[in-house]
Amino acid sequence: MKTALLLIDLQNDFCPGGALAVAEGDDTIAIANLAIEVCRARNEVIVASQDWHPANHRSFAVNSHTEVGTLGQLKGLPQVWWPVHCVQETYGAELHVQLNRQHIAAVFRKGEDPDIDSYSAFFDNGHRAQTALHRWLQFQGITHLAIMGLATDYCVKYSVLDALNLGYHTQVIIDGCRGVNLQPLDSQHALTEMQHAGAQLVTLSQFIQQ
Ligand code: VGL
Ligand code: ZN
Repeated sequence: MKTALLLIDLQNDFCPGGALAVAEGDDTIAIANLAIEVCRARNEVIVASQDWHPANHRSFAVNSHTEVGTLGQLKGLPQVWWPVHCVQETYGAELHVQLNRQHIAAVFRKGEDPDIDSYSAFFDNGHRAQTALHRWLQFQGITHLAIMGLATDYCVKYSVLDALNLGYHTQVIIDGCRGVNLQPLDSQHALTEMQHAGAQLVTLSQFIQQ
């Protein structure tokens, strides 16, 4: 077995003060830095995803003439309309300043096609196009993933479900995740869904001790 740590969307816009701020989103950064240290010590690979939208992305409510936080359709898929966030080359799209980026081997960008959203670090929401992540992990011989980051109920959830479908043994470091929670229980439901799909839910301290 060979393990990689996959850090999902630890970007300024998902942290307090950002355009799509997740409550306590920045609390994940210290957890990520500890997980990075542990993985380094074990010679495990560390990778990250980065939400990376063009300014004309149609998931932005303003570009689809809709209200933020409401539900519609994009390319025939259900779509939550988001505030403008993680626009390419802006501060909001950068990985969090306190994140120890030094040991991140590769960053996989997603959400670049303006006509479809892309929550998962592997595929767009229609499973039409994929990022280079799966091929990269395969090339490295990775069989096991530990996943954490933002947001539990969107990008973490869909990355975990895709990882499981692609055959990775998948752990979710739960204290390293925070959710949007448009509905108060969304993150809790998302974690249950990941667990039912076969993910192992662990705390950082369990991850460290294994
Ligand atoms: C995300 C909503 C829109 C996420 C990205 O990273 O969870 N959520 N874009
Ligand atoms: Zn996005």
